[in-house]
Amino acid sequence: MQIALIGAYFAGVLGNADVMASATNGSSPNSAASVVPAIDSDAGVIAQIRRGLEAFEFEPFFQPIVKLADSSLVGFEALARWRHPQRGLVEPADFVGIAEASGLIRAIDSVILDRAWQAFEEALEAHPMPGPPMLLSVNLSAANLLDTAILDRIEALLASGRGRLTQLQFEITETLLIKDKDAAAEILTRLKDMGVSFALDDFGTGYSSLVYLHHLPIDCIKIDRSFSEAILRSPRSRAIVRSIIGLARSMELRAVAEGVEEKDVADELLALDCKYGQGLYFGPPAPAGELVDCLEQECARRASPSRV
Ligand SMILES: [Ca+2]
Repeated sequence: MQIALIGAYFAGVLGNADVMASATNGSSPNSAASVVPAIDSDAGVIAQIRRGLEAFEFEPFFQPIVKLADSSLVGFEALARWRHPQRGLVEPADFVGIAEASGLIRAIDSVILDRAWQAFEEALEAHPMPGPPMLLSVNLSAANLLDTAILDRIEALLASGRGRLTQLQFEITETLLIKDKDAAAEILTRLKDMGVSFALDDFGTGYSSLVYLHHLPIDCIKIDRSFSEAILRSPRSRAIVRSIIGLARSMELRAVAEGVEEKDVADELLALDCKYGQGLYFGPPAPAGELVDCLEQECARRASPSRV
């Protein structure tokens, strides 16, 4: 991804964020401000986020996604981190809410997408992988997905000549998408035509999860961590997980369990025929500098499959 292109888009996103933050009538389906409370009291945080964006302080960390049957690496989820000069490494829970309310989430998403894609491509070029291609899964807000500018950005990625867009997946969560489901379906379909795939994030926690599956061209379900965490002690959670996995199988979707933190949970998910998992048991989110190490380990594992 060319830096000039990133800069031009970034400037546009910041401009749009100003417009979105000042919107008050809620009439636009594309306006994040139409569905969130007032943000006046958070002006200081917003200024900090804006400063942090300009100072290039937002960066992607990468968490492995693995095949449960043999712990082989199938890809990474790119997770936003804010490397704040005073507060250190700040996690999304501490800034995403306010970033969504102010519209700045679009700029953060864009930076994470650009930096993650660049790091992912560089790591794969430095360390070509035999076997199945790696997937990069990136969280994208509804505000970005509902803006047709995303199509131009993905086309620019394609035009950069290095694109392996079949390896790019967007994770979506927000109910805002379903408010304008026809527009969302059209954009997602056009992106799918370019090779991009889509995952429903935090599946099971949103009231409209099934509506998404009904209307949108989804490829993957990410089972919310609250179900994985409870699977060993709650028969009800286990039943829910089993049902989600069955739903995914019948719709020919991938199912990825989030929040896998111990071996017994991974084993139980596998027994329920869940194919993929993600969580601390398989690896914490790590900075881009560790991507190559991760790929090297996977190469060694593939060269010697008995070493799991
Ligand atoms: Ca996610």
